[in-house]
Amino acid sequence: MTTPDVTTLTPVPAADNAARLARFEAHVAAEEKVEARAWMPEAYRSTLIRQISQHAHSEIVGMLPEGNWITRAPTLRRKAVLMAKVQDEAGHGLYLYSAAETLGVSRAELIDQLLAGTAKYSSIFNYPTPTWADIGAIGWLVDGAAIMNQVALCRCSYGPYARAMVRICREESFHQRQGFEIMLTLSRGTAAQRAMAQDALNRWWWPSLMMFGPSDRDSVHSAQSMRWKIKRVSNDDLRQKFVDATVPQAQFLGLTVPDPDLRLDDVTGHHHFGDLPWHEFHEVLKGNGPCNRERLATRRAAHDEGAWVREAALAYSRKQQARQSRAS
Ligand code: BYC
Repeated sequence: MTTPDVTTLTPVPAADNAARLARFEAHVAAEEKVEARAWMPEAYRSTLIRQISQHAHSEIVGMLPEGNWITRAPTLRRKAVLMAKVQDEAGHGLYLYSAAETLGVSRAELIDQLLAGTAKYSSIFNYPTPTWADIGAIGWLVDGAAIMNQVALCRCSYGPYARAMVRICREESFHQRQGFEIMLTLSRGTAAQRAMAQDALNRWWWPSLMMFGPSDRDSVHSAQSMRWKIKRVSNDDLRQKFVDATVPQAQFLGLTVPDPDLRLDDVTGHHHFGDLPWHEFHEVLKGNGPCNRERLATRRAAHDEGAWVREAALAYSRKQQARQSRAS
């Protein structure tokens, strides 16, 4: 059942917390969705607010590296496609902030946390996009990694998040293909274009693998999130699936994955790959990546410059309400 199960999850006497928790756990174990008005443990709610808001921030900050290229896209067709893609990312951010709001937190509060630098967003968006091939690499690798993670999240136990993911995944698959098509055009182009594509792969490969988070051994939230079916597949398993899917694509492009330890294991059928640069991952998370400061400064400026739009929208809404109450 995927509709709100208010009857089984409506409040019972406060003293009966253990029973309430047991009913919640059974509901989740039965693969039934948890809906916004249902009772849920505080830790379930706060984990979802944390993950969904980080995800929403990633979409919004993620507009910046590609947005950089809208004015410099090499053709009108590429410009139109890139504008549509970046606009889609804004839409994803909005669905996700709305999903977070169903858990009792406001979008303004979440955005304040992002701008104050106290909220995380995906490490990947702290890397620069110096060439056009970076736009291809982002679509191919970054959106490709995002889909791998988000397809699993379509089965998340929290209904509003799972449903937002279904729509987002449809759009992400178009994003991934447009990125691959840019890489294909470059890798079939001149020697300089091929070199540009290879250089982008060299710079985006490891950061893309880091998108899946710390190894399962070091992942602090995984055990509980898997039990509550918020996460359905572990960080390492998703990373492996991504490598297995992407290495043949790199081969098709005639590009070399920058990992001397990469090899196909004939026994397991999976690609063995080298250790990730975890030190770099932790530095980026601490705010010391190549573009962390620039990204936050850009978001803060956009927020300040947009203040008049928010004020105008509120004034308009107040005017409409006053008109309606006068008429009634
Ligand atoms: N970057 O215990 P763990 C897109 C944090 S955007 C930064 O494994 P969890 C797109 C983690 O948050 C799509 N932080 O955590 C947009 C936690 O920190 P806190 C982005 C990371 O939550 C525009 C700590 O490390 N996708 O597609 O169980 C243009 C411990 O980790 C990262 C999502 O947001 C990271 N890479 O699992 C183009 C997916 N990894 O909160 C494309 C939704 C870990 O304790 N999120 N951390 O301070 C998830 O699926 C999960 O939150 C994660 C981490 C798999 C990322």
